[in-house]
Amino acid sequence: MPQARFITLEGGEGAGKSTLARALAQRLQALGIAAEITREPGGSPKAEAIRDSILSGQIKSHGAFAEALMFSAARIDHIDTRIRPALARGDWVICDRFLDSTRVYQGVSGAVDPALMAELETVTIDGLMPDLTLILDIDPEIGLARAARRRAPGEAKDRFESETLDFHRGLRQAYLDVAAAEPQRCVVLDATLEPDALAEAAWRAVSARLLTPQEV
Ligand code: Z5A
Repeated sequence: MPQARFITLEGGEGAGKSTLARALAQRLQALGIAAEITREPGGSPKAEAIRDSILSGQIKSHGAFAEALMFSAARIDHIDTRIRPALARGDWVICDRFLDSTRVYQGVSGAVDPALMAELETVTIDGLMPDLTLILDIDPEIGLARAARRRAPGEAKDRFESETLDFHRGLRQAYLDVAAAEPQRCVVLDATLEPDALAEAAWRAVSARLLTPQEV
């Protein structure tokens, strides 16, 4: 059985991360590999509680570094109570957003000191780097329109959906910069592809990077 692997999915709002997570888990399960889907912020009861307070916008007025601390507090619990135990059991973990979201949303867009962000990341993840990060690249106008279509009538936009188009364009570029800086970990995918085609492209990256030809 292939060794347990940690895959993260990143990208802008409405890029299709949750949809892709389900498709990848199905492909792994078809090979007999147990795969657990989780998400950030959230993924454990304590982290989900922190998610609610961040996405409601309660922390925004405290500034980007305070938000980074909150996302990190949630991540520590998520890693300790969910991700590491799953990997220890031998399960693969597919996580919808992880450390790159903090780098991009709080670090780059929030203009927090990069050295401070790096120190925070080091203590938060305590060595748990993803084996593979799939970055779903999409024009934010398309991603935000998808997210808007999904919202129930009368439902308010969350903390980050409410930001300007320029903010979301900056995030897109910041993700591409992360991918360029860490090509050994990151693969950029065209998130305008239809869900099946996107899943196929993602699977090619997973099998090429994390599985041997005998395991596929
Ligand atoms: N955040 C942060 O600032 N710092 C951090 O450290 C972390 C997070 C961890 C979490 O929001 C917010 O927190 C996020 C970053 C910030 N804010 N933003 N923006 P969230 O979890 O509520 O939202 P999200 O992560 O952006 O996910 P999402 O909006 O649910 O989008 P998604 O998972 O990428 O997409 P989806 O749910 O799979 O699909 C969205 C819609 O598009 C849906 O109707 C699908 O049917 C459709 N779809 C999906 N794939 C396709 C394709 N391929 N083609 C066409 N249509 C598609």
